[in-house]
Amino acid sequence: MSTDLDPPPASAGADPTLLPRPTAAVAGLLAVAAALGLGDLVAGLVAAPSSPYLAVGDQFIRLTPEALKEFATSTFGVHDKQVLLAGMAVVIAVVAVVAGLLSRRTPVPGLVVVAVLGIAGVAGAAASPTFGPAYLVAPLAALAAGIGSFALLHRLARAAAPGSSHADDEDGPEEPEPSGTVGPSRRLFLGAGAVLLGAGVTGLLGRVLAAAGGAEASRSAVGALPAPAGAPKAPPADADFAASGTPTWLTSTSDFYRIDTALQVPQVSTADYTLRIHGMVDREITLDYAQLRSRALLEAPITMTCVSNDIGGTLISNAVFLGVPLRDLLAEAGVRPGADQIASTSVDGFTTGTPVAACTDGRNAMLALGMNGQPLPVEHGFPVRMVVPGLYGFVSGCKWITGMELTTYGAFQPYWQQRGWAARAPVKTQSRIDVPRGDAVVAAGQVVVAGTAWAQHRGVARVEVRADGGSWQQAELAADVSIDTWRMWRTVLTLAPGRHTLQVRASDATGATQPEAFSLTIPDGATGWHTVTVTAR
Ligand SMILES: Nc1nc2c(c(=O)[nH]1)N[C@H]1C(S)=C(S)[C@@H](COP(=O)(O)O)O[C@H]1N2
Ligand SMILES: [Mo]
Repeated sequence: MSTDLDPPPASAGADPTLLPRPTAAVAGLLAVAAALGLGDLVAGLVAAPSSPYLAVGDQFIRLTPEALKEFATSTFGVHDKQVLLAGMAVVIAVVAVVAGLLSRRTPVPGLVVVAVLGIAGVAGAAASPTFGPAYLVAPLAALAAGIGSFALLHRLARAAAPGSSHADDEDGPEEPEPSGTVGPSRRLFLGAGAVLLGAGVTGLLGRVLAAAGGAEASRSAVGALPAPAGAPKAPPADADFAASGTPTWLTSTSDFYRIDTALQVPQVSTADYTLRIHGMVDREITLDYAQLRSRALLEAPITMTCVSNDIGGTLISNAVFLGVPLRDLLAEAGVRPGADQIASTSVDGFTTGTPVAACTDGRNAMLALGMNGQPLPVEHGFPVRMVVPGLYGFVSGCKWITGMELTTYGAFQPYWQQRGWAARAPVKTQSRIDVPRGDAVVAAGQVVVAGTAWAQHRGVARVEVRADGGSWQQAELAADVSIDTWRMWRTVLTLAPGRHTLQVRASDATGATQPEAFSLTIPDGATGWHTVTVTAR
């Protein structure tokens, strides 16, 4: 038997000592699939966040140069993780096929490639900032599964190869097998099927286990969180112009943007949770979840923004957070003179650095337990995260927070600051046109222009809009709920038929107007006026 892919025969017929290319390639793919499947199952069984596949992705995130990461978030936004995982899947599949094709004669080259892939998984797990020995179990099992299934499939394929003395004639009618034995081709087919089924079943079981053993069960058990001191205010009905196309003032939890470095969302149960406040303090404090939730709580709407939000971008959302005021905890611990930075650590090793002053100056800085009336969602930091109005998330929003060390800016550099981002990063005054969308075609005449503006902890005082570089026209502002939340605006412009450039700028309550000059998101947030081009007909 020969395939179209075989090299031109030197003499007559294909080289009978080589496996057919498709068989060799499929053996490589199946072996790697088996490795990944078993890896996920074992990761689920040992409840360590060490799916070898995701561990490699996590290391990739940690090691990628800043420019590439910037490109990924600005190009793919909140989908950057899916893009990374899909890219990894393609690379791994190509390597697996190559492993198979290298092994048409002997299994050794393919085994070496499969082993290298497996070792990459082990290395990924070993390099985790929260590494423990349990992390190695899944990648080592995956390594063994990859090597074992590749060796097995290769042996079966050799036996079934046309040059083999055992090969049966696939073109002719099935010869009757002596009872109790199975022909080599049939054996290869059964072996490949078993490996494929095994990969699928173990991978699926691994997912089920990961979901069941996760923090979602603990979150459901939290029940209703205590009411905050003081009557919680319902969000006012006139805080947005949603009918005109602005976002709703309150972002639903499912629409709230999500940004973090975690491919494997940290799974923390309230039973395991402790928070330690230490470093430059008079009294070190350790609190568990029950102690945190039984303290006096505060509830406040806060608009969070990511420093990676581009001009006109959507990495901004507004929710009502419920939590323990940081000023109370810090007063209890007693901040020593000279401490100016709080170094917060997440269970996954991520760190943030927050100015002490922003947590003690009276603003609603908190360790949040709740969001929009529910316990914090797992992907937003369950059971506890920090939220500080007026600061970008990377210097204030530590999710899955377990430690707060009082320190100095000189003594500690957090995760993003090690990668070139600013140490101090108050949110810059910004505004965005939501309606009409860029490149929209609108009816000429009276055109509704609407959007949002933010200047957290200073408050938005004025929003102005203009067309084609003409004079600025002041927009109508929605209800002023809090200086810590965004503010929706709308106005009507008169547009003649043709192309038009629309621009917006906001001023905060200190009187400062957002600058026109464009700057990148790195190191401390983008500047520039959001500009959209529309056509009036
Ligand atoms: N543990 C952890 N916390 C984190 C991050 C992270 O990568 N890991 N990212 C920060 C950044 S950059 C932002 S903008 C906010 C986003 O919070 P959200 O995902 O709840 O919107 O979380 C912050 N807290
Ligand atoms: Mo961010």
